[in-house]
Amino acid sequence: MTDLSSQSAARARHGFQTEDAALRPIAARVDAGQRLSFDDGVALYRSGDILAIGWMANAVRERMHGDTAYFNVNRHINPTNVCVASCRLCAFGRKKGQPGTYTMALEEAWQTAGSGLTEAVTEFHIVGGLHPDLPFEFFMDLVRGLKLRYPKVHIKAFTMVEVAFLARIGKMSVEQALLRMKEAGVDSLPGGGAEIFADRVRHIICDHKIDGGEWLETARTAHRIGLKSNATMLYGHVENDEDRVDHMLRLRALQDETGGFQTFIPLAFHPDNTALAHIPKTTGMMDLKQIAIGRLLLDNFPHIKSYWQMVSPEMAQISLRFGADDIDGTVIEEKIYHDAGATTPQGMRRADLVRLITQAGRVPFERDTLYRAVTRSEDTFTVAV
Ligand code: V47
Repeated sequence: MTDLSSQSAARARHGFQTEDAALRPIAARVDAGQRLSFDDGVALYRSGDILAIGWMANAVRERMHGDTAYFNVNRHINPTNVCVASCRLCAFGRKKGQPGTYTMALEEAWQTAGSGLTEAVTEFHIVGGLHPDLPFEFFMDLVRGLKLRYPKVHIKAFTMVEVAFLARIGKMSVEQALLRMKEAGVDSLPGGGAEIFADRVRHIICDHKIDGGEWLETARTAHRIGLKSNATMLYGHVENDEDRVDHMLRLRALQDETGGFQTFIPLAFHPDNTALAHIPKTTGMMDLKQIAIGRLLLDNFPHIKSYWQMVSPEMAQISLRFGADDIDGTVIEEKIYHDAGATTPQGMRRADLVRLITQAGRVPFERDTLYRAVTRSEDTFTVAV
């Protein structure tokens, strides 16, 4: 490990090399710690020099985190797949009454949550469909029941899309809904539902969801009342380079204002079983570029996550040298991408994550959802506060 770390330092001293003239001024700005522009973002996407782009992103990542690579021990809970939205990008949601729908009873959800506790999970990641009939209070009971049974586990629940929908169902403002969620035990929000903010793209992939402006406004409100959140970007469908850069710069502008985002997570589109099944899967080049360009453009985001479920454990591992500092967690029982054809395992053991990180020459750091150190003994854990 020390050898690899000193190799990184040596590479940094030798400086940056590229045959792509468009990258040289960008490298100079990265080196000086200056913010990149919209045009810089587009130029990065248009370049084929993945090693040069990765070199820059890695330099920024090492400046911010040294050799540390974060992971957590988490469990996913998807309370229902009934959804009114019919997004073309999604293979998980089903209309009420269609075959294959499910909705967990509260007791079932609380029990499911406990069934992965063999490695003492520190986080429940809860997202699901927009169910037309479940009342606002169902979700508050779900969260309260989890807190009662698993008081040490951080609850990261409800995307901005679900928050806006639940506010409507509960006939209250987004701020009131978020305050009620916080009171019930929601500790932070996941980054889903952001997709691509540009209207042209949203109309094709997720026509019935809140628009980009509403997603950002919901995040702004969450941050204002003290809830941290993540932010995602779904790439590899009908968007173009400009759409991706626009998406990230809108996130960067909001982060300047609130400081409430923790992690940026690019999500590779999985087309199988969706209404966009004709679109080819993303390639390794795109997955690595996406991580690296995310790190370079989002200079005010503390963390960039390469979600192993989405891009494969192997690609997530390599991403740790292309700008990512986090590979997410054990993710017990992933459903959303598996319905869309993901072939990754539905969960990984803690020891496997540690091995992936160590063999990338990085130092594994088990974090809680707020990036505090977690120490373990047997089947329990302590969070450094
Ligand atoms: O918003 C849905 C995406 C997201 C597909 O915050 C799809 O730590 C690819 O947001 N192919 C939900 N993607 C998951 C999510 C997430 C995941 C991991 C960590 C965190 C975090 C958040 O999944 C949705 C949508 O963008 N999605 N269908 C699909 N066919």
